[in-house]
Amino acid sequence: MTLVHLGLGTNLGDRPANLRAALAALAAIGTVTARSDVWETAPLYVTDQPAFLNMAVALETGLAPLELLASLKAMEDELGRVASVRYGPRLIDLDILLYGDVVMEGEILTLPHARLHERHFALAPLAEVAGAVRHPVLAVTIAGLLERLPEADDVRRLGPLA
Ligand code: PH2
Ligand code: MG
Ligand code: MG
Repeated sequence: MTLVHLGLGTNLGDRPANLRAALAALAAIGTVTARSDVWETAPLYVTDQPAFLNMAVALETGLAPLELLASLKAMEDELGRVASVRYGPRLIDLDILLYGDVVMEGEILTLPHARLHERHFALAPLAEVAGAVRHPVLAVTIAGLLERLPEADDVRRLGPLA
């Protein structure tokens, strides 16, 4: 079993319902041992799209990295995600942020997530459930990575998922 950390994002449809459906689906592949609050975040990269709800969870799972990735993709499909432009709007996005201490760089999957350290929308919720965890490449804690980012007034903590 490995403790992994996932980032959840949604900016289409009933966003809280999408997060609830994703959490229910995750129960099939492991145990969610911690979940962050829900954050409302301004879209990054492609800015002309609706605001996101983001959260992070800790998941204890027996799936290997590529198995986990495939399961998450299947869940995204099942929950109704349709293909869109890169960084564009999505019903649900399930990203592996950290897979224990595993470091890998590949065509399909890079661990830790390649852009984690630059994303307020990922680090702010992740810091709630893994603030003391050290990024295995950068050797800085998640809380430390978050502190390094410039202040953002468009990343707001809403509270626990209802
Ligand atoms: N996901 C993206 C692109 N931009 N912006 C926010 N605020 N939250 C996201 O989850 C997000 C994004 C691609 O996965
Ligand atoms: Mg993503
Ligand atoms: Mg994704």
